[in-house]
Amino acid sequence: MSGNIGARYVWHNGEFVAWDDARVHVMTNALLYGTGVFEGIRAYSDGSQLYVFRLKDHIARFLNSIKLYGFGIDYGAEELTSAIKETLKKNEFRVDLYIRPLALKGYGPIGLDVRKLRTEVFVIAMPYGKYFEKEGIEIVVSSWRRLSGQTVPILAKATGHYVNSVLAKLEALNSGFDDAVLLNEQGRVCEGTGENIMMVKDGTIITPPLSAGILDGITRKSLIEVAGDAGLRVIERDIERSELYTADELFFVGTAAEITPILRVDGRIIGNGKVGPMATKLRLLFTDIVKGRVEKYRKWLEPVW
Ligand code: PY5
Repeated sequence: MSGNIGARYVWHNGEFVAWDDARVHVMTNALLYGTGVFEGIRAYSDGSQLYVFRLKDHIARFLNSIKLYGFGIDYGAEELTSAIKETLKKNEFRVDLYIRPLALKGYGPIGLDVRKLRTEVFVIAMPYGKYFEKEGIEIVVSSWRRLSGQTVPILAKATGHYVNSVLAKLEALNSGFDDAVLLNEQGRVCEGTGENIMMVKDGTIITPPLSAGILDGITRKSLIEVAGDAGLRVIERDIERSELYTADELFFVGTAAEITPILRVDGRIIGNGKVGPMATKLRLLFTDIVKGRVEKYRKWLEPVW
C-alpha cells in the first residue's frame, strides 16, 4: 500500500504510525455518521525547499470546522502546525505534496451522543500531482442542490458534507463529464464538488459570494487578492445558471484542482472552447507564487526544511 502512495508515516494523536497501521475500528463514529472535519493543503517544492501553502489559514479553517461542530480537539494551532511540518520531515518529502489533516469522532457506542468520544487527529501527507488529468474539463450542472446552511454549518469542511459532493461527482462521471457544478437552494451557482468557481465576463472576474453557501476557499481568496493586486477587476456576486453558458471563461479553483479551466458546461462550449487568457495568466502567476518566486506573497509560504 505505502509503496504506491509514496508515504511512509502518518501522524496520529501525537505519534507517528507506519502508513499501513494508520487504521480505525469499524465502530468509529465518523465512519457511521460522517462526524469528521478535514483540510486539504498543498506543499510545493522548488527543487530544494518545500513550501506549505497558506498553512496558517488552513489550520484556522480546520479549528473553525471543529468549533462549528462543537467536537473539541486536544491540539491548538501551534501543535497542529508542528505536527504537519514534522510529518513532512519524518517522511523525508522533497516533492509536491497533498496534506490531509483529519479530526474525527472515534470509537464508541452505536448512538449519536458524541460528547464522550475522543476526537482522533491524523495528519496524512502524500506526493501529489494533478487532480484533473486534462488541461480543461467538461462539467454538468448537477441535478443535486448544494447542501444549505439551514441543514449543516456549510462553512465547516466536514467529512459528512461530502456525500453531497460524491453524489454530484458520480452523476457527472456516469454521464461522461469530468465534474459538476452545484446550484444552491435558490437556484444560483454555488460551487463544484470540491472547488470554488470563477467566471470571466468582459474582462471582469466574477465569483459567487460566501452568502451563496460556498466553502470559504483559500485558493479563491488568494486569487481574489492576487488578481486585485495585478489590477484586474474582481467582483463577488450571485451568478445565474444561464450566465455560465455565455461566460468568456470559466474555471474551478481549489487546493486540489488549483486553477482548472472549464471548456464546456452542459455540452455548451465556453468562449472559444480553449483555455482562455485569464486562466493562463492566473495559472502562471499562481505557480510563481506557490514556488516562492514572488517576494510579495512569500508571506503565504511556510518553509519545511
Ligand atoms: N469548495 C469545496 C466544496 C471544496 O471541497 C474545496 C476544497 C473548495 C471549495 C476549495 O477550497 P480551498 O481553495 O480552500 O481548497 N476541496 C478539497 C481540496 O483539497 C478537495 C476535496 C475532495 O481541494
